[in-house]
Amino acid sequence: MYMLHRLRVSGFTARVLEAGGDVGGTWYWNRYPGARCDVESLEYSYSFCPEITREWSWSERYAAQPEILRYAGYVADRLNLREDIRFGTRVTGAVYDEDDGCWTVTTEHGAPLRARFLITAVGCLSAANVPDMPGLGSFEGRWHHTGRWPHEGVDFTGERVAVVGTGSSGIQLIPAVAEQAAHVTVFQRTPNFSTPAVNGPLDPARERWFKDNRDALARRARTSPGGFLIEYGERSALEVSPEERLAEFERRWSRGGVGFLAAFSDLLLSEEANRTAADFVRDKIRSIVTDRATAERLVPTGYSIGLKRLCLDTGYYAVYNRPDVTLVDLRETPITEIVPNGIRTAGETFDVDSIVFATGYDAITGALLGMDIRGRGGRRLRDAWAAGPSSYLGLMSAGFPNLFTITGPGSPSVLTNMIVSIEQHVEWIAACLADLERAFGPRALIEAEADAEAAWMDHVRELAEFTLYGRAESWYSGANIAGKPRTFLPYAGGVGNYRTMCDRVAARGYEGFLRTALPEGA
Ligand code: NA7
Repeated sequence: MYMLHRLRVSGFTARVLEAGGDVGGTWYWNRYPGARCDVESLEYSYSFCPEITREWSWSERYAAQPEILRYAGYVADRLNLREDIRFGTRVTGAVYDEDDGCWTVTTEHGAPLRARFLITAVGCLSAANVPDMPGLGSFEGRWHHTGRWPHEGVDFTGERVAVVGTGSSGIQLIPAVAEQAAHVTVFQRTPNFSTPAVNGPLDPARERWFKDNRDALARRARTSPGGFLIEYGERSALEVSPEERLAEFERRWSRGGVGFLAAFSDLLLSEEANRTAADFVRDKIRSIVTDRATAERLVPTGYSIGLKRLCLDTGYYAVYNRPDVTLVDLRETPITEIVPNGIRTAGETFDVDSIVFATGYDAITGALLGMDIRGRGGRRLRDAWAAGPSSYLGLMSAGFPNLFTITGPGSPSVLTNMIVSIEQHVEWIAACLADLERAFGPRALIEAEADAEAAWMDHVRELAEFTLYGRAESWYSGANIAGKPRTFLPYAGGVGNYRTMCDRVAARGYEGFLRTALPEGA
């Protein structure tokens, strides 16, 4: 939405192709009970438009999905965006024509489109991962994936519901479904770390302060590591006394939010430091969950906190104290098949009326590679990225001229406040296109240089290795999708550093990019 707006402001003609029936992206599709943003609503808002900042008010500290979707709709109305968006239009492929420097974009319906520039904004978590479980076709109840939730909603009243998956989506959904259902059985493969959101009505004084200082706060977020307005601890977790450390974790736990992992500077750099935070959360789980065996099943072990995305919850661990919620540990008894009446594990069969798959996404590259994109010489992006994605600044790939990826692999994306990262990419791309046209005219081409791209990917890898992220066994590194190349996908150096590097590249005449004009007559 912001890219469309910025392109229009720069005088470009742009069309947006959108698979959904309306704006909202992830908030259009993820309509499951309990769905809300992990980033505080005030911060999960556009900063580029003072009118939008002034006019829109959030009701809660963390808005729920319907309110975020209303916000997206309001922005679309305010900027008149819908007239240039074709809804219900899923892109199937895009081919670069070397003769005229144009992209031809094909969709499931309608005639292909031709464009000089192709900008993808397909989301990092939009290609749903529905596990291929034997027997699913025979199931006689209803089943849904959290990321493809029916628009009319699902009423679980009186039902026996199975939930497969305990990532962010499962952790948000399970307490909400437990309020409705007769019984919820949770099938957990790997326990996750979660900290309390501490949600509630938005404090009007905070909203006033935020709106009065929007520009300064946006600058602060843009230059921070994560794009969040949190306190980034500057001391090592290991340099303070155990009492001081505990007090700091308690303070952050009771305040709620994403700031927990920023309590100390080295929680994502040193295993020993990380263990102090992980053990704190493990003890919290044991203190909340009354049944000892259930508590131990919920305690994450064998990996560092933060290497799977830290979840925020509202009443997640406490939900297991309800008599109508059962936890099944799939490490002890894996699912063997889905049967007409429910789920069979190696231990027993659970009769259920509905199954919810909160099983995540083919993250970061799934939606991009879901399209058949072909660059120079007809080379497929899928082939170019067969061993893992390769991109310069997470923005462009050698061999794919005039193709940009917003929050692509190799950019900070999912490690940060997405709105901050999206705004940075949009503004960089818009300036890049304007500079390109000024310098090379209406037949301009821009393409990443292979050497610059290789050096960038080395840098992305170095950062992953320097931090604990290099050890991540999660969707951050493709580990949740069978056969997907293992490589840490986002840039772990922080939005502030990343922005500095992107700006420097532009200031040096787009160093590392080849900029030319298509020859006359071509
Ligand atoms: P996640 O974080 O990828 O979580 C998916 C969960 O589903 C996770 O617990 C997985 O266990 C589990 N899973 C996946 N496949 C299976 C199978 N086949 N059997 C059993 N369990 C399975 O996705 P979310 O939607 O929760 O969150 C994604 C992001 O969206 C989130 O971080 C926010 O940014 C918003 P595993 O850990 O792989 O053993």
